[in-house]
Amino acid sequence: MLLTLAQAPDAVPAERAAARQWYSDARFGMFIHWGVYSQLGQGEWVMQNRSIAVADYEWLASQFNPVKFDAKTWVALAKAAGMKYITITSRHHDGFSMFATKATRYNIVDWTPFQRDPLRELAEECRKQGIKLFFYYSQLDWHHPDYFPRGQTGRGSGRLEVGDWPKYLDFMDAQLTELLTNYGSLGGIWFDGMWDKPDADWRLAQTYALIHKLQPAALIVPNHHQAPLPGEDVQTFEQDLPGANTAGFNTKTIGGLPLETSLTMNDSWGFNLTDHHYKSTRELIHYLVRAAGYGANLLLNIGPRPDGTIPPEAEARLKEIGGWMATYGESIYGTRAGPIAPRSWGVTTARGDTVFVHVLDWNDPTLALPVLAGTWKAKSWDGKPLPLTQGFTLTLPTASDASDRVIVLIKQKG
Ligand code: FHN
Repeated sequence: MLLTLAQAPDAVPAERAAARQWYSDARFGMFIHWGVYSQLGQGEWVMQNRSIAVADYEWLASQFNPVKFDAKTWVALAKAAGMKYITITSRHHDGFSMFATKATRYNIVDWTPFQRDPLRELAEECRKQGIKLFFYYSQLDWHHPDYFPRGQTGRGSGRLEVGDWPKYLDFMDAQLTELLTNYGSLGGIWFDGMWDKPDADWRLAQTYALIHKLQPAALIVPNHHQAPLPGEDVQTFEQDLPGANTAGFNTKTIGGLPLETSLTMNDSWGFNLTDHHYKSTRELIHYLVRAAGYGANLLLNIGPRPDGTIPPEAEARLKEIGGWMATYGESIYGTRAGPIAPRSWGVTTARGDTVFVHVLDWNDPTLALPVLAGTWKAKSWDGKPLPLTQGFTLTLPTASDASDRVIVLIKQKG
Protein backbone atom coordinates (compact mmCIF):
# COMPACT_ATOMS: atom_id res chain seq x y z
CA MET A 1 0.00 0.00 0.00
CA LEU A 2 3.01 2.28 0.30
CA LEU A 3 3.57 5.19 -2.06
CA THR A 4 0.58 4.77 -4.31
CA LEU A 5 -0.19 8.42 -3.77
CA ALA A 6 2.03 10.27 -6.19
CA GLN A 7 -0.82 11.64 -8.25
CA ALA A 8 -0.96 14.84 -10.22
CA PRO A 9 -3.43 17.31 -8.69
CA ASP A 10 -5.97 16.58 -11.42
CA ALA A 11 -5.62 12.80 -11.16
CA VAL A 12 -7.52 12.37 -7.91
CA PRO A 13 -10.76 10.38 -7.77
CA ALA A 14 -13.91 12.29 -8.72
CA GLU A 15 -15.32 12.60 -5.19
CA ARG A 16 -12.10 14.16 -3.94
CA ALA A 17 -11.84 16.49 -6.92
CA ALA A 18 -15.41 17.61 -6.14
CA ALA A 19 -14.51 18.07 -2.46
CA ARG A 20 -11.53 20.23 -3.44
CA GLN A 21 -13.76 22.34 -5.62
CA TRP A 22 -16.31 22.71 -2.84
CA TYR A 23 -13.50 23.70 -0.55
CA SER A 24 -12.15 26.39 -2.86
CA ASP A 25 -15.65 27.76 -3.39
CA ALA A 26 -16.22 27.96 0.38
CA ARG A 27 -13.47 30.55 0.91
CA PHE A 28 -14.10 31.16 4.61
CA GLY A 29 -13.85 28.84 7.60
CA MET A 30 -13.67 28.98 11.39
CA PHE A 31 -10.60 27.62 13.16
CA ILE A 32 -11.15 26.62 16.80
CA HIS A 33 -8.32 26.00 19.26
CA TRP A 34 -9.86 24.61 22.41
CA GLY A 35 -8.50 22.18 24.96
CA VAL A 36 -7.51 21.71 28.59
CA TYR A 37 -4.83 24.40 28.08
CA SER A 38 -7.67 26.93 27.73
CA GLN A 39 -8.04 26.72 31.53
CA LEU A 40 -4.72 28.46 32.11
CA GLY A 41 -5.52 31.27 29.67
CA GLN A 42 -2.00 31.39 28.26
CA GLY A 43 -2.45 29.81 24.87
CA GLU A 44 -2.18 26.21 23.66
CA TRP A 45 1.62 26.04 24.08
CA VAL A 46 1.47 26.57 27.86
CA MET A 47 2.64 23.03 28.65
CA GLN A 48 5.79 23.62 26.65
CA ASN A 49 6.29 27.29 27.51
CA ARG A 50 5.97 26.75 31.27
CA SER A 51 7.72 23.33 31.23
CA ILE A 52 4.73 21.68 32.88
CA ALA A 53 5.44 18.05 33.77
CA VAL A 54 3.19 15.35 32.37
CA ALA A 55 1.78 14.44 35.82
CA ASP A 56 0.90 18.07 36.61
CA TYR A 57 -0.72 18.56 33.21
CA GLU A 58 -2.69 15.36 33.69
CA TRP A 59 -4.15 16.86 36.85
CA LEU A 60 -5.04 20.03 34.96
CA ALA A 61 -6.78 17.89 32.35
CA SER A 62 -8.78 16.13 35.06
CA GLN A 63 -10.32 19.51 36.01
CA PHE A 64 -11.67 20.39 32.56
CA ASN A 65 -15.40 20.97 32.76
CA PRO A 66 -16.71 23.32 30.06
CA VAL A 67 -20.29 23.34 31.30
CA LYS A 68 -21.34 26.23 29.08
CA PHE A 69 -20.24 24.53 25.86
CA ASP A 70 -23.08 24.65 23.38
CA ALA A 71 -22.37 23.30 19.92
CA LYS A 72 -25.45 24.99 18.50
CA THR A 73 -24.19 28.45 19.51
CA TRP A 74 -20.72 27.85 18.05
CA VAL A 75 -22.03 26.60 14.73
CA ALA A 76 -24.61 29.39 14.55
CA LEU A 77 -21.82 31.93 15.08
CA ALA A 78 -19.77 30.43 12.26
CA LYS A 79 -22.83 30.68 10.03
CA ALA A 80 -23.54 34.24 11.09
CA ALA A 81 -19.98 35.13 10.08
CA GLY A 82 -20.56 33.70 6.62
CA MET A 83 -18.21 30.77 7.23
CA LYS A 84 -18.78 27.48 5.44
CA TYR A 85 -16.69 25.11 7.53
CA ILE A 86 -15.18 24.61 10.97
CA THR A 87 -11.76 23.13 11.73
CA ILE A 88 -11.44 22.22 15.41
CA THR A 89 -8.60 20.81 17.48
CA SER A 90 -9.40 17.16 18.17
CA ARG A 91 -5.96 16.80 19.78
CA HIS A 92 -3.29 19.46 20.10
CA HIS A 93 0.40 19.13 20.93
CA ASP A 94 -0.42 18.54 24.63
CA GLY A 95 -1.67 15.12 23.53
CA PHE A 96 -5.08 15.39 25.18
CA SER A 97 -7.89 13.96 23.04
CA MET A 98 -10.95 16.17 22.96
CA PHE A 99 -13.07 13.25 21.74
CA ALA A 100 -14.14 9.76 22.80
CA THR A 101 -11.31 7.42 21.92
CA LYS A 102 -10.48 3.85 22.83
CA ALA A 103 -6.81 4.41 21.96
CA THR A 104 -6.08 6.22 25.25
CA ARG A 105 -7.89 7.03 28.48
CA TYR A 106 -6.39 10.51 28.24
CA ASN A 107 -9.50 11.94 26.64
CA ILE A 108 -12.32 14.30 27.54
CA VAL A 109 -14.90 11.57 28.15
CA ASP A 110 -12.81 9.28 30.35
CA TRP A 111 -10.54 11.80 32.07
CA THR A 112 -12.74 14.79 32.96
CA PRO A 113 -15.88 15.50 34.97
CA PHE A 114 -17.44 16.77 31.73
CA GLN A 115 -17.71 13.22 30.34
CA ARG A 116 -19.31 14.46 27.11
CA ASP A 117 -17.83 14.27 23.62
CA PRO A 118 -17.95 17.85 22.30
CA LEU A 119 -16.83 16.78 18.86
CA ARG A 120 -19.80 14.48 18.50
CA GLU A 121 -22.12 17.31 19.56
CA LEU A 122 -20.39 19.65 17.13
CA ALA A 123 -20.58 17.12 14.29
CA GLU A 124 -24.32 16.70 14.83
CA GLU A 125 -24.88 20.44 14.94
CA CYS A 126 -22.75 21.04 11.85
CA ARG A 127 -24.84 18.51 9.98
CA LYS A 128 -28.04 20.24 11.08
CA GLN A 129 -26.82 23.72 10.16
CA GLY A 130 -25.07 22.78 6.90
CA ILE A 131 -21.48 23.44 7.94
CA LYS A 132 -18.64 21.08 7.03
CA LEU A 133 -16.42 19.86 9.85
CA PHE A 134 -12.67 19.29 9.71
CA PHE A 135 -10.60 17.88 12.54
CA TYR A 136 -7.27 19.43 13.40
CA TYR A 137 -5.00 16.58 14.52
CA SER A 138 -1.56 17.13 16.03
CA GLN A 139 1.10 14.68 14.98
CA LEU A 140 3.38 16.15 17.62
CA ASP A 141 2.63 14.92 21.17
CA TRP A 142 4.21 16.20 24.41
CA HIS A 143 2.45 13.55 26.49
CA HIS A 144 2.50 10.22 24.69
CA PRO A 145 5.29 7.90 25.96
CA ASP A 146 5.99 6.61 22.47
CA TYR A 147 6.56 9.99 20.86
CA PHE A 148 10.26 9.24 20.81
CA PRO A 149 12.92 10.17 19.82
CA ARG A 150 11.77 13.65 20.74
CA GLY A 151 11.74 16.48 18.28
CA GLN A 152 12.55 20.12 18.80
CA THR A 153 9.94 20.57 21.56
CA GLY A 154 8.46 18.73 24.53
CA ARG A 155 11.69 18.38 26.47
CA GLY A 156 10.45 19.98 29.68
CA SER A 157 7.71 17.47 30.45
CA GLY A 158 9.87 15.03 32.42
CA ARG A 159 9.13 12.00 30.26
CA LEU A 160 11.42 8.98 30.14
CA GLU A 161 13.96 8.91 27.33
CA VAL A 162 12.45 5.82 25.70
CA GLY A 163 9.58 5.09 23.36
CA ASP A 164 8.41 3.02 20.42
CA TRP A 165 7.97 5.26 17.38
CA PRO A 166 6.09 2.75 15.15
CA LYS A 167 3.71 2.16 18.07
CA TYR A 168 3.05 5.90 18.23
CA LEU A 169 2.26 5.94 14.51
CA ASP A 170 -0.15 3.01 15.04
CA PHE A 171 -1.79 4.99 17.84
CA MET A 172 -2.33 7.95 15.51
CA ASP A 173 -3.79 5.73 12.79
CA ALA A 174 -6.13 4.15 15.34
CA GLN A 175 -7.36 7.59 16.44
CA LEU A 176 -7.73 8.81 12.89
CA THR A 177 -9.78 5.71 12.13
CA GLU A 178 -12.08 6.63 15.00
CA LEU A 179 -12.36 10.23 13.86
CA LEU A 180 -13.18 9.16 10.33
CA THR A 181 -15.62 6.48 11.42
CA ASN A 182 -17.56 7.88 14.37
CA TYR A 183 -18.41 11.45 13.32
CA GLY A 184 -20.16 11.06 9.97
CA SER A 185 -18.84 12.56 6.80
CA LEU A 186 -15.97 14.96 7.47
CA GLY A 187 -14.54 17.79 5.42
CA GLY A 188 -11.11 16.39 6.20
CA ILE A 189 -8.15 16.21 8.55
CA TRP A 190 -5.93 19.22 9.25
CA PHE A 191 -2.51 17.95 10.33
CA ASP A 192 -0.03 19.95 12.37
CA GLY A 193 3.23 19.27 14.16
CA MET A 194 5.23 17.23 11.69
CA TRP A 195 7.63 20.15 11.60
CA ASP A 196 8.75 19.11 15.11
CA LYS A 197 10.62 16.14 13.58
CA PRO A 198 10.96 16.97 9.89
CA ASP A 199 13.37 14.11 9.25
CA ALA A 200 11.37 11.34 10.95
CA ASP A 201 9.54 8.65 9.03
CA TRP A 202 5.94 9.74 9.55
CA ARG A 203 4.56 6.91 7.39
CA LEU A 204 2.56 9.57 5.60
CA ALA A 205 1.65 7.49 2.55
CA GLN A 206 0.07 4.83 4.75
CA THR A 207 -1.83 7.31 6.90
CA TYR A 208 -3.04 9.34 3.92
CA ALA A 209 -4.19 6.17 2.14
CA LEU A 210 -6.05 5.12 5.30
CA ILE A 211 -7.88 8.45 5.43
CA HIS A 212 -8.88 8.34 1.79
CA LYS A 213 -9.95 4.72 2.10
CA LEU A 214 -12.20 5.49 5.09
CA GLN A 215 -13.62 8.65 3.55
CA PRO A 216 -12.76 9.13 -0.13
CA ALA A 217 -13.94 12.75 -0.12
CA ALA A 218 -12.07 13.79 3.04
CA LEU A 219 -9.39 16.36 2.32
CA ILE A 220 -5.91 16.23 3.82
CA VAL A 221 -4.69 19.66 4.89
CA PRO A 222 -1.13 19.45 6.23
CA ASN A 223 0.40 22.36 8.08
CA HIS A 224 3.96 21.11 7.63
CA HIS A 225 5.20 24.38 6.15
CA GLN A 226 6.59 22.62 3.08
CA ALA A 227 5.54 22.42 -0.55
CA PRO A 228 2.70 19.89 -1.02
CA LEU A 229 3.52 16.19 -0.76
CA PRO A 230 1.78 13.35 -2.59
CA GLY A 231 -1.69 12.50 -1.29
CA GLU A 232 -2.38 15.98 0.11
CA ASP A 233 -5.33 18.07 -0.99
CA VAL A 234 -4.79 21.59 0.27
CA GLN A 235 -1.73 23.75 0.85
CA THR A 236 -2.15 25.82 3.98
CA PHE A 237 -0.13 28.82 5.14
CA GLU A 238 -0.01 30.01 8.73
CA GLN A 239 -0.34 33.71 9.58
CA ASP A 240 0.74 34.56 6.03
CA LEU A 241 -0.83 34.96 2.63
CA PRO A 242 0.32 32.32 0.12
CA GLY A 243 3.92 32.81 -0.91
CA ALA A 244 4.73 35.25 1.90
CA ASN A 245 6.84 34.26 4.86
CA THR A 246 6.56 36.99 7.45
CA ALA A 247 5.99 34.26 10.06
CA GLY A 248 9.46 32.85 9.38
CA PHE A 249 8.46 29.23 8.86
CA ASN A 250 6.19 29.21 5.81
CA THR A 251 7.41 27.96 2.46
CA LYS A 252 7.36 30.43 -0.41
CA THR A 253 6.65 27.62 -2.86
CA ILE A 254 3.06 27.53 -3.99
CA GLY A 255 1.97 24.20 -5.46
CA GLY A 256 -1.06 23.43 -7.59
CA LEU A 257 -3.52 22.55 -4.82
CA PRO A 258 -6.34 24.61 -3.32
CA LEU A 259 -4.90 27.17 -0.91
CA GLU A 260 -5.71 28.27 2.61
CA THR A 261 -4.28 30.70 5.09
CA SER A 262 -4.92 30.46 8.82
CA LEU A 263 -4.98 33.57 10.98
CA THR A 264 -5.38 34.46 14.64
CA MET A 265 -7.87 37.20 15.50
CA ASN A 266 -5.61 38.47 18.28
CA ASP A 267 -2.07 37.12 18.72
CA SER A 268 -3.02 33.72 20.15
CA TRP A 269 -4.60 30.49 18.90
CA GLY A 270 -5.74 29.02 22.22
CA PHE A 271 -7.58 31.20 24.77
CA ASN A 272 -5.27 33.85 26.17
CA LEU A 273 -6.67 35.80 29.08
CA THR A 274 -4.44 38.82 28.66
CA ASP A 275 -4.25 39.03 24.87
CA HIS A 276 -6.69 41.74 23.83
CA HIS A 277 -4.65 42.67 20.82
CA TYR A 278 -7.45 41.98 18.38
CA LYS A 279 -7.32 42.95 14.73
CA SER A 280 -10.11 45.30 13.76
CA THR A 281 -13.05 44.03 11.73
CA ARG A 282 -11.78 46.13 8.82
CA GLU A 283 -8.35 44.46 9.02
CA LEU A 284 -9.95 41.02 9.14
CA ILE A 285 -12.17 41.76 6.14
CA HIS A 286 -9.10 42.99 4.27
CA TYR A 287 -7.30 39.75 5.07
CA LEU A 288 -10.25 37.67 3.89
CA VAL A 289 -10.45 39.66 0.65
CA ARG A 290 -6.70 39.55 0.06
CA ALA A 291 -6.69 35.79 0.67
CA ALA A 292 -9.44 35.41 -1.94
CA GLY A 293 -7.36 37.56 -4.30
CA TYR A 294 -4.57 35.00 -3.92
CA GLY A 295 -7.07 32.23 -4.58
CA ALA A 296 -6.96 31.12 -0.95
CA ASN A 297 -9.47 30.42 1.80
CA LEU A 298 -9.23 32.20 5.12
CA LEU A 299 -9.39 29.99 8.20
CA LEU A 300 -10.00 32.52 10.95
CA ASN A 301 -9.29 31.38 14.49
CA ILE A 302 -11.16 31.72 17.74
CA GLY A 303 -9.94 30.49 21.13
CA PRO A 304 -13.03 29.72 23.23
CA ARG A 305 -12.79 30.09 26.99
CA PRO A 306 -12.50 27.04 29.26
CA ASP A 307 -16.17 27.19 30.18
CA GLY A 308 -17.11 26.86 26.51
CA THR A 309 -18.05 30.49 25.89
CA ILE A 310 -16.53 32.58 23.13
CA PRO A 311 -14.67 35.81 23.96
CA PRO A 312 -16.98 38.76 23.20
CA GLU A 313 -14.32 40.53 21.09
CA ALA A 314 -14.24 37.54 18.76
CA GLU A 315 -18.01 37.18 18.65
CA ALA A 316 -18.51 40.85 17.78
CA ARG A 317 -15.98 40.74 14.95
CA LEU A 318 -17.43 37.56 13.48
CA LYS A 319 -20.90 39.08 13.38
CA GLU A 320 -19.58 42.22 11.71
CA ILE A 321 -17.69 40.23 9.10
CA GLY A 322 -20.91 38.26 8.55
CA GLY A 323 -22.73 41.53 7.86
CA TRP A 324 -20.13 42.42 5.25
CA MET A 325 -20.29 38.96 3.68
CA ALA A 326 -24.08 39.15 3.48
CA THR A 327 -23.65 42.12 1.13
CA TYR A 328 -20.42 41.35 -0.70
CA GLY A 329 -20.19 37.55 -0.43
CA GLU A 330 -20.88 37.16 -4.13
CA SER A 331 -17.47 38.70 -4.82
CA ILE A 332 -15.77 36.11 -2.56
CA TYR A 333 -17.65 32.77 -2.53
CA GLY A 334 -17.11 30.58 -5.56
CA THR A 335 -14.47 32.92 -6.99
CA ARG A 336 -10.89 32.26 -7.96
CA ALA A 337 -7.89 34.60 -8.01
CA GLY A 338 -8.61 37.37 -10.54
CA PRO A 339 -6.60 38.21 -13.68
CA ILE A 340 -4.76 41.08 -11.99
CA ALA A 341 -2.19 39.88 -9.47
CA PRO A 342 -2.54 41.23 -5.91
CA ARG A 343 -1.35 44.83 -5.51
CA SER A 344 -0.85 47.11 -2.55
CA TRP A 345 -4.17 48.89 -3.36
CA GLY A 346 -6.11 45.61 -3.33
CA VAL A 347 -6.86 42.45 -5.25
CA THR A 348 -9.12 40.98 -7.89
CA THR A 349 -11.32 37.91 -7.73
CA ALA A 350 -13.16 36.38 -10.65
CA ARG A 351 -16.01 34.13 -11.60
CA GLY A 352 -16.56 33.36 -15.28
CA ASP A 353 -16.52 36.61 -17.26
CA THR A 354 -16.94 38.78 -14.19
CA VAL A 355 -13.98 40.29 -12.36
CA PHE A 356 -14.38 41.86 -8.94
CA VAL A 357 -11.90 44.64 -8.25
CA HIS A 358 -11.49 45.01 -4.50
CA VAL A 359 -10.16 48.48 -3.76
CA LEU A 360 -8.87 48.24 -0.20
CA ASP A 361 -6.22 50.92 0.26
CA TRP A 362 -6.43 53.67 -2.36
CA ASN A 363 -7.49 57.28 -1.99
CA ASP A 364 -7.21 58.70 -5.54
CA PRO A 365 -10.39 59.13 -7.60
CA THR A 366 -9.00 56.99 -10.42
CA LEU A 367 -7.15 53.68 -10.52
CA ALA A 368 -5.02 52.51 -13.46
CA LEU A 369 -5.29 48.77 -14.00
CA PRO A 370 -3.31 46.51 -16.32
CA VAL A 371 -5.21 46.22 -19.60
CA LEU A 372 -7.36 43.10 -19.85
CA ALA A 373 -7.98 41.55 -23.26
CA GLY A 374 -11.45 42.13 -24.72
CA THR A 375 -14.06 44.78 -24.08
CA TRP A 376 -15.14 45.42 -20.53
CA LYS A 377 -17.70 47.53 -18.73
CA ALA A 378 -17.46 48.60 -15.13
CA LYS A 379 -20.12 49.19 -12.52
CA SER A 380 -20.21 49.92 -8.82
CA TRP A 381 -21.49 47.32 -6.38
CA ASP A 382 -24.91 48.98 -6.38
CA GLY A 383 -25.07 48.69 -10.17
CA LYS A 384 -24.18 52.25 -11.32
CA PRO A 385 -22.04 52.38 -14.50
CA LEU A 386 -18.49 53.62 -13.89
CA PRO A 387 -16.17 55.18 -16.50
CA LEU A 388 -13.45 52.80 -17.71
CA THR A 389 -11.02 54.01 -20.40
CA GLN A 390 -9.60 51.75 -23.09
CA GLY A 391 -6.27 52.18 -21.32
CA PHE A 392 -8.03 50.62 -18.37
CA THR A 393 -8.22 53.53 -16.02
CA LEU A 394 -11.16 53.21 -13.71
CA THR A 395 -13.01 56.10 -12.12
CA LEU A 396 -13.85 54.96 -8.63
CA PRO A 397 -17.03 55.65 -6.71
CA THR A 398 -16.48 58.30 -4.04
CA ALA A 399 -14.37 56.91 -1.27
CA SER A 400 -16.48 56.14 1.74
CA ASP A 401 -15.59 54.46 4.98
CA ALA A 402 -16.47 51.12 3.38
CA SER A 403 -13.89 48.42 4.16
CA ASP A 404 -13.67 47.47 0.52
CA ARG A 405 -14.96 49.27 -2.58
CA VAL A 406 -15.94 46.40 -4.85
CA ILE A 407 -16.07 47.30 -8.56
CA VAL A 408 -17.57 44.80 -10.97
CA LEU A 409 -15.98 44.40 -14.41
CA ILE A 410 -18.03 42.49 -16.93
CA LYS A 411 -16.56 41.21 -20.16
CA GLN A 412 -18.69 42.07 -23.16
CA LYS A 413 -19.58 39.30 -25.57
CA GLY A 414 -18.37 39.32 -29.17
O1 FHN B 1 2.08 24.99 17.01
C1 FHN B 1 0.89 25.18 16.34
C2 FHN B 1 0.08 26.28 16.95
O2 FHN B 1 -0.18 25.97 18.27
C3 FHN B 1 -1.21 26.40 16.19
O3 FHN B 1 -1.98 25.23 16.27
C4 FHN B 1 -0.93 26.73 14.75
C5 FHN B 1 -2.16 26.84 13.88
O4 FHN B 1 -1.82 27.00 12.55
N1 FHN B 1 -0.04 25.77 14.14
C6 FHN B 1 1.14 25.36 14.88
C7 FHN B 1 2.40 25.90 14.45
O5 FHN B 1 2.71 25.66 13.12
